[in-house]
Amino acid sequence: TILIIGACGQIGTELTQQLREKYGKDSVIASDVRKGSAEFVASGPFEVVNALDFNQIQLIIEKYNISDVYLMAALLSATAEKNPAFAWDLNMNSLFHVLNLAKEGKVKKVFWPSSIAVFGPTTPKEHTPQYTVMEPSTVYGISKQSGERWCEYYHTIYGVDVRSIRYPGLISWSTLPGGGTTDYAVDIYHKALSDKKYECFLSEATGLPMMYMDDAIRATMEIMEADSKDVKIRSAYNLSAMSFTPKEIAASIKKHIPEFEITYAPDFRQKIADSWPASIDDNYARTDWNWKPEFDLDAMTKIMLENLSKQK
Ligand code: VAH
Repeated sequence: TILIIGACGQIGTELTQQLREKYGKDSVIASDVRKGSAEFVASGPFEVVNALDFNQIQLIIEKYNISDVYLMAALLSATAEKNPAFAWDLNMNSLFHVLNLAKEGKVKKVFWPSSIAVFGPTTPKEHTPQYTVMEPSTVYGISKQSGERWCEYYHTIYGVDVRSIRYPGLISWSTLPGGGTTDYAVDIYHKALSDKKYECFLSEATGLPMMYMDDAIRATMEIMEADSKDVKIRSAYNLSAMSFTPKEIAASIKKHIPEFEITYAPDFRQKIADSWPASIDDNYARTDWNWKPEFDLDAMTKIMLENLSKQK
């Protein structure tokens, strides 16, 4: 049985749904620090779990005989800059709880999300390699880099089967933007439909690595289903699908909404974005467990606008 901690978050919401489609809804226990929407809670087994409460997590693992844990609870980059101490506490101690339960043999397999935020201003910006200088300058990035070190340590020293991916910016229509610097690329679609204009908090030429959520969920399931011996990297894998700038995503939207206008008003998040790579080399994921992206910018724009229009 699978437990998702942080099931109401941006990735957690879709991950819960797609894992349930694959394994059956009663094989996937969703949990979050607060109850999600009524229909989410009604869609399958749900438990209120605080990712910082070791005993709560242990109880749920024993109650449902959990074998795999996906730990998706964290504060994202922009929010973490406003709450450094809590962000470090939540992002790190939740990981230690799950890694320790796995070390004690109470959990068989762990998935933990890393991010391109582990790279910093001194990292090569284009086609950032798997192995390179990593001096993250954000609270979130520091927590992800440290988390990667601990995942690799628990695998090497205690044999814990933990697997991780450095997600690029993720774009989806099923949840609202949640404190990520890359979330301008989610908000822009909502605003294009509601206002036909968007004031972007990043400058027009800010290129960032991005991915449509369905690709990210498929990658997550593929790395977790891969044979353990094929998952050679136990810190976290670089993963890539596309890179684009606010100007390019606006042009993609204009193909559907010709009167759409974008303006630019960079704020504190510009500095965060400038510290990250513009594009990522994910050759190890492609070699080790056959990763291949399926969605490009125009395919994503079409799906985003179609699904968001239905929601309005
Ligand atoms: C954020 N969406 O913006 C997350 C992600 C690479 C970006 O880590 O914080």
